[in-house]
Amino acid sequence: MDETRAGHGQHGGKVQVQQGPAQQPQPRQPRQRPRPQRRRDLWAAGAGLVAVGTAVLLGELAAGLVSPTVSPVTAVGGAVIDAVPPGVKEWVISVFGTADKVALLGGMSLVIAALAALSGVLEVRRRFAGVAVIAVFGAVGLVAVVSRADATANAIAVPVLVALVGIALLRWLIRKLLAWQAAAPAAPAAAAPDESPAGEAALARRRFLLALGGTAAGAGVVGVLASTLRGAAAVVSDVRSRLALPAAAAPVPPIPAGAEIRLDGLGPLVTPNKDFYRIDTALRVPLVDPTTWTLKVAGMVEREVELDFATLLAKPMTERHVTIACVSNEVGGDLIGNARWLGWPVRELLAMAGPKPGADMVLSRSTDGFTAGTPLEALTDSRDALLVVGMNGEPLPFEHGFPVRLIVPGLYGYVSATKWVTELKVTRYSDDVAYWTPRGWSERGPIKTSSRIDVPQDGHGVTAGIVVFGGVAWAQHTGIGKVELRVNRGGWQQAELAPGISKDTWYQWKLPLALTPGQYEVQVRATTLDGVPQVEESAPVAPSGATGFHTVRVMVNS
Ligand SMILES: Nc1nc2c(c(=O)[nH]1)N[C@H]1C(S)=C(S)[C@@H](COP(=O)(O)O)O[C@H]1N2
Ligand SMILES: [Mo]
Repeated sequence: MDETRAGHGQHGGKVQVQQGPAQQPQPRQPRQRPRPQRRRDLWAAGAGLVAVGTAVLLGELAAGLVSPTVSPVTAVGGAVIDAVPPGVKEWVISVFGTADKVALLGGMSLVIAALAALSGVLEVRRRFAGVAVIAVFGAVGLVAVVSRADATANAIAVPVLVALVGIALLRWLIRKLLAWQAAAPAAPAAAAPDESPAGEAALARRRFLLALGGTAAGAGVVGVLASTLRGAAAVVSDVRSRLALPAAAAPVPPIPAGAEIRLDGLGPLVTPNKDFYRIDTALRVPLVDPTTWTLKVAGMVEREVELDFATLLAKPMTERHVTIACVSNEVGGDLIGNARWLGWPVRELLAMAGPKPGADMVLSRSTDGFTAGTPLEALTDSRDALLVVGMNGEPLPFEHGFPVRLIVPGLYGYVSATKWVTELKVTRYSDDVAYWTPRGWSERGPIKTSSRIDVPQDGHGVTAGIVVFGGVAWAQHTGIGKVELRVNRGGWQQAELAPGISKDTWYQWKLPLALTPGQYEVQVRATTLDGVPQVEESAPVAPSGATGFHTVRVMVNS
């Protein structure tokens, strides 16, 4: 309708418009002024809606790509739920019943829409006023996402992206709107009696409408993609949350008394899932539906075997604490974690397939194309390499390989711990190459014996007197025999070593040292149960894992 009127204005209306101010300058101007102003504000509100709406939808899409569980909108919603006083919460539930979540999302959409429209109106009136609204809006999203338990670095980037895209789109649309307004003959300044302004105005108008419409259409596409992705994530998320893990066939070996040393700054013996380090090559966390998941065993085998999830869950499960580490973990680094893994021994599955003589490697493949090459022996010996379904009593988190991953005690993750695993190819090292091998990492990756000082932290100050040092040490599959510290390169002093849960986990240790004021350099060294000390010489992480003693500098104050 509006479009048609505009079309006429372009051709014949020009004269009329110019006529107005010329014929009745006094009575018409005061009435006409607020109208274009109001109309401009309406268009600006539309620009705000389209800019912010596009940004929010793009944020939902980006979040859906990096993590199946984190969405800025639901994070803000969650924060709202957490912040609302109990009385209000009960009132909302009593009014909306089970539709309370829908009501919340609906309410949030209204608030977002109102703020978006406001940002447009403010921006058209005063440069950066609307930008400021969006910036505050982004900051609220950022705080909400950061405060969520499952927030990751990628997820934290999303609200920032939303704010930046929203601001950029708003500025762009408002600039186009202002260009139209400036060229519009209705504006007194542009009403000069030459021919060009009306044509120019029509052109500027069309530019603005095209930008607005084009962006809105783009937002529509993004919205459809985001909701498709969300829908798929919600389905798999739902399957995961309703999954009942089987109990282990034999109880998990108990944690020995005293294995966990309680010391401020020393992390827990068993790493919570949300704090567990995470390494993957995939840009987005794969979303694998367990109801369609299968694992194929192929290659040099007597018979190919295919396993589905229900069959796997029905197998007698083993549960073990195992400390896994990344080959990229620097000396003293935190790319290491200890969890309780529930799974079926891989050797049972391989036995069903029957590896042929001459095979020495299993190439495990993930849905995302990642592959790891594991010595066949490590998967068939008694070390309990597992096809894991549970982590610390929960189904595997999406980020850690849901529904099924491999965990092999004693080997770095890149040669063993394939997440979202779907294929095991029995093969030879001479015939197949895993993902990281041609990228500068060694073919085999046994974890190197190492140790870490967690307290006091490097560079921190402490008070003179008894200073308690504490940390962890690991030599998976061999076990730690002793841990020693030395101060300023003096003699090694043996630390108190807590019992490990098993040889495949890290051990905690502590050592109280009497220190007078001054600057100290303290180093740690672990020795295996077999009496082999960790390597002193520093080596970088590539190609096969870092070596050297973790060294901290501590300032002891009086
Ligand atoms: N599919 C897949 N599996 C993978 C990886 C990967 O990039 N993709 N990274 C590996 C590496 S290098 C390590 S150290 C461990 C990390 O496991 P986590 O992310 O559960 O801590 O997973 C391994 N499994
Ligand atoms: Mo790794």
